[in-house]
Amino acid sequence: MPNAPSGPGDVPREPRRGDPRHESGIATLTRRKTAKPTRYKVLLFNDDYTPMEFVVAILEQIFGKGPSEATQIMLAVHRGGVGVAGVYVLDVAETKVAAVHRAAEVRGYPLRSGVEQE
Ligand code: TYC
Repeated sequence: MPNAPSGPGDVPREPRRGDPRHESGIATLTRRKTAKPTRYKVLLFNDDYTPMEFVVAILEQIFGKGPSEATQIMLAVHRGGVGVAGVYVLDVAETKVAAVHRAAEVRGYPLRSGVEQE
């Protein structure tokens, strides 16, 4: 099997007895740190029909934002077209997107959300 690529948490380790590299002068690397999970941004997209108060409520209820931050994010999306509602591991991010789409659909609003790798 090929060696894993080296990374920032790697420390040199001597090959074990029985390993053909034992005392061969070839060093190996062992991971000391756990790899960081890849994180994903949940994006909110602007549209012309979803009420501002509904987007603020989504940011509070689904993304756990306080009223002031929720309003700031909503306004940033309204003005810039897209914004970040939160950052999560992939399965949580996808669950948030589904929750946004379900809540918007129930109310008949076209609000869209998506996931992008950080
Ligand atoms: N542009 C919408 C309006 O004027 C408000 C809005 C903000 C909609 C953010 C979607 O993600 C959004 N009512």
